[in-house]
Amino acid sequence: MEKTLSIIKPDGVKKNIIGEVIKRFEQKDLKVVGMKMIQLSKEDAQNFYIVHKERPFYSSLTDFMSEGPVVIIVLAGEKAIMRLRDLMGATNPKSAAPGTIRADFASDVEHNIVHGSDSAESAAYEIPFFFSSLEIH
Ligand code: DAT
Ligand code: MG
Repeated sequence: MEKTLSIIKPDGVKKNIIGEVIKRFEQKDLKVVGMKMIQLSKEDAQNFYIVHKERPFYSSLTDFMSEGPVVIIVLAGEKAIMRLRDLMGATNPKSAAPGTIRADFASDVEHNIVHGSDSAESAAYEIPFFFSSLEIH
């Protein structure tokens, strides 16, 4: 059993597809083992995306991620990290495979509905960033 972190980003919450996204996780046997709805401060978003701090989109990405509430989810399952990435689709929805969350709902490369940890190392940083051990079931 592997754990990974997903975020339904502010655009996903605004589009009223929280349930749709979670349904896709559950249908593929990814189990919700932790969940909360919060609004990130700009500083929270900067710290969460610290690996991207030198990228040209860092400022606009962290503005977007702090503009409204998000749903933070810990998912558990066999190969959960890779399987979540498969369900999400490519970062840019123009390149995302048909039937993926980003192909179906994302507006552009920045407003792409969903986050997923990209490796075991990222998950090990991202899960405790938001959850204490008491909040993971
Ligand atoms: P992913 O979310 O697929 O793991 P990433 O880690 O490379 O992608 O980038 C994090 C987020 O930053 C991504 O979901 C949206 C934004 N982003 C990435 N590349 C971008 C670009 N070229 N222009 C604008 N935003 C970008
Ligand atoms: Mg990433």
